[in-house]
Amino acid sequence: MHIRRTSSVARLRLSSSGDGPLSPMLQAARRPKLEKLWDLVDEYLHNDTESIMRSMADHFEYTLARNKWNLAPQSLFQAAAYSLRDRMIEWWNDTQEYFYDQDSKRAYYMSIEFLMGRTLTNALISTGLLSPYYEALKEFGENLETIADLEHDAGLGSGGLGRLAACFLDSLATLNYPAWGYGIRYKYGQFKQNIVRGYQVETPDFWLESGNPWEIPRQDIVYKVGMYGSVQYVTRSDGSLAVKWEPGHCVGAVAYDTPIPGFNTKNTLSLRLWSSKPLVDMNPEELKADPWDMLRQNQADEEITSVLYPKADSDSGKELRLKQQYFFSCATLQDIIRRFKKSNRPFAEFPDKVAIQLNDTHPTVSVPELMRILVDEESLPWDQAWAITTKTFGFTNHTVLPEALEKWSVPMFAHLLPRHMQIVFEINHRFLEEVKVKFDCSPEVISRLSIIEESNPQQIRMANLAIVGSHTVNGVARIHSEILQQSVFADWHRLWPGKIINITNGVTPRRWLYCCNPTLSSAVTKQLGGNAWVTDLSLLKDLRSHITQEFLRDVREANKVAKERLRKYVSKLTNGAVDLDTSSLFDTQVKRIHEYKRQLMNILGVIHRYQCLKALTPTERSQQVKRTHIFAGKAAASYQQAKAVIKLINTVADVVNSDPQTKDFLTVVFLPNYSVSLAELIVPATDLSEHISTAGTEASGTSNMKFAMNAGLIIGTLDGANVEIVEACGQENHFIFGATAPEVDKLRAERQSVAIDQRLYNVLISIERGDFGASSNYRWLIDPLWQGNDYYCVAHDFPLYLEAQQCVDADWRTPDVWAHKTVLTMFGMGTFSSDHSIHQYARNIWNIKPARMPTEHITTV
Ligand code: 26V
Repeated sequence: MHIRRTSSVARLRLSSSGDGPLSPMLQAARRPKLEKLWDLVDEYLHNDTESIMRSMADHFEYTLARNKWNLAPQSLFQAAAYSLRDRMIEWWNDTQEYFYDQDSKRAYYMSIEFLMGRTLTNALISTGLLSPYYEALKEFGENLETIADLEHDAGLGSGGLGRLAACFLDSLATLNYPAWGYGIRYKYGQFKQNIVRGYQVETPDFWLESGNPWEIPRQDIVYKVGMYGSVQYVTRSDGSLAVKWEPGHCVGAVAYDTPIPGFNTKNTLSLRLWSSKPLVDMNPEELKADPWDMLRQNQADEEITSVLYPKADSDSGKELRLKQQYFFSCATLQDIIRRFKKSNRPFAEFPDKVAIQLNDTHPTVSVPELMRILVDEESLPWDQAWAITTKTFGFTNHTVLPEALEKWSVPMFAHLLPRHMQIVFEINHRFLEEVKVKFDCSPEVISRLSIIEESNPQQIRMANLAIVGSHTVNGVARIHSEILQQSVFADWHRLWPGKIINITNGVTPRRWLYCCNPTLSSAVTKQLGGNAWVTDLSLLKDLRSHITQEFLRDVREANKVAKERLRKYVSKLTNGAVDLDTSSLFDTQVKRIHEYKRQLMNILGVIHRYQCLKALTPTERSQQVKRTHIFAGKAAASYQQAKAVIKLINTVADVVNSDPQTKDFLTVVFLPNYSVSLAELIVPATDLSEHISTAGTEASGTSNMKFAMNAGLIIGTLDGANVEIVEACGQENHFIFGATAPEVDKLRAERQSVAIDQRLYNVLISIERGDFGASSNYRWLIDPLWQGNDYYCVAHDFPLYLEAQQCVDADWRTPDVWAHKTVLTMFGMGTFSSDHSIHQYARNIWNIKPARMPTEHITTV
């Protein structure tokens, strides 16, 4: 027999507690006949261990339909997740109602990627429910950590851009900003990486296989998204001419909401992801067609949101990518406008209530879409619509790599979105006219500024469209924003000085310190006499001036604990074949594999170290610094050079780890399938992390911040956020080397081929000789170096890199020096919290204010 909840805490609704007028929604909901329903809904769930056990058991039995005969460990995770979701839904509903009643301006963060990772532990910590859940699971005879490990990462992103979006959501919720995240609910996230005989092999990541307990499918929230078709001209009743797009085909966009809890606040935001579905009754013509054709069409509609970054090597692949972008932009704008319209304001006030951030160019089709809605559907004059649009959007650029600056061919765009194509041409025409009149630009400058590239076929430059359509453009680290101003977007900077600003990235200290490194966190809390630092990381700087022996000891201890955790993971992964020496220096490079990030230089350096060790006598060898070199990261499936680097790292690992002369001094591991949860394991265990991109190529980097926050030192170039990190933490505490960005420009301009250093020569010859398997595997990597065709300056920086590594060894030999550097680093990281970045976005771009729900009425334990 089940005992039902017997007592509940009355849930005093905000609006009925004198906090403002009742919202119309609430008034409607307060109809007398439903009074009893509201009484029940108004109760909060209890959060004592007993009640949580009850909730979990209910979900186990009723939601999952499990019983004692078909218990899967996964189902306990799911039951825990569902029961926690229930609690977050209560707060989420209250938060939305509160924002509504406060009439808050909201920020909407549109991103094609959200790399959320796992949710359970973070959400428990944010909601303050870790302890009752820990106890509840213990009562069931289970361990929270074991259960949390069963959660599949939500890998709806490929790297920094998506992880940044996830960190920003955490900060927005924690800082009580009224905001939403909007993106795509892919059925398959970033591919799973397997390593087979040293090669990367990709398999699909069906992350929804055992369901996603965090999301709330909103079958009631479905928008129609049109595509193809034609543009019609109709006469309005007043005689004016209106333009109307008649889409040739429509699909449905269904909302899936994931609650985003804030830390130490009841404010709970939402990440709304769209999933595509066929809309048969919206396409009456198709109803008459052959049923099999219709079935195929339905499947194609469902496939719009199937995969993250569909292969773009064919026209249909490219069209699918654009379709995804339009699909989520169109649904998001409808949702935002629906919410705006509830306040019965004129559209002129839209930018007073709505700020939309374009996370890179992927959602930029939102600019012509908003124009279409305002002009064609809401009948606003063009100029007014344009003023509203440009006051609404902000645009963040995340890369200067030319190949990543998106362009769409005009014929393809015009076929899929004929009305939007007209609007883009019109935007461009008016913009260029204005430029010609107001500024004395040369034809070359005009052609560079143009949204349309006059190639064959013509191309739409999405970055140009995003700049024209936004009021503010930002780079993501100081050096990156300077490069945007002085080089990539220099024409724009001259045209509109002040429009391109900088907001340096940050990472959430909740996930990247408090949750992933509990031992170090406890030490900081002890030192500061409380955990206020978790939401105000700037408090760390107060500790810089009096570093205690006790804290130094605590940091070493935390590092040891984390290394041991990683050792166990690697041992399990390799069936005991690799047993990391936790007394060795853990040197880590984990990130996407890309030529500009120069994992190649790192592994060439490891080969050099190996050669040096081999040349020593056993006694000399035993005096060397013991090192473990850790690599992880995925290469894009079609990126040959990056895949060759993975093969080289794995082969070097095989050779080095099995060489009896060196294996006690040097270990190399490539950890497959890099993900957020793997990063959470690696970051706290790292002594030295590598951020060694060719200067001027890495926009910011955010893992550099994660490592430094966890008291790890950096070997790196003066690139991206490294520049600001070492400025804040002391350059003397890090190992900075290599050509600076202006020097790289000069090297490239002069096209001087750099003489190959003897040590590099020896390494390359060893690879040529086949010491690491057939050298043909590495042609992509080695030949350009021999030929002096070294765009990423590996040959130039290699000797400097080796010197920097020698400095690392020297410091490691003096543990006190090393320990001081780690602590000074950690305490210098106060401004690299994503909270700091979000405050700047809120103030300098979005003009939104925090709206913290009063919580006196919530007493649930
Ligand atoms: C571009 C493309 C182009 C074609 C195919 C797929 C694809 C996927 C993503 C992108 C844009 C990548 C931009 C990106 O991830 N940038 C990273 O953003 C981080 C957050 O700002 C920053 O820390 C990294 O330095 C930057 O590389």
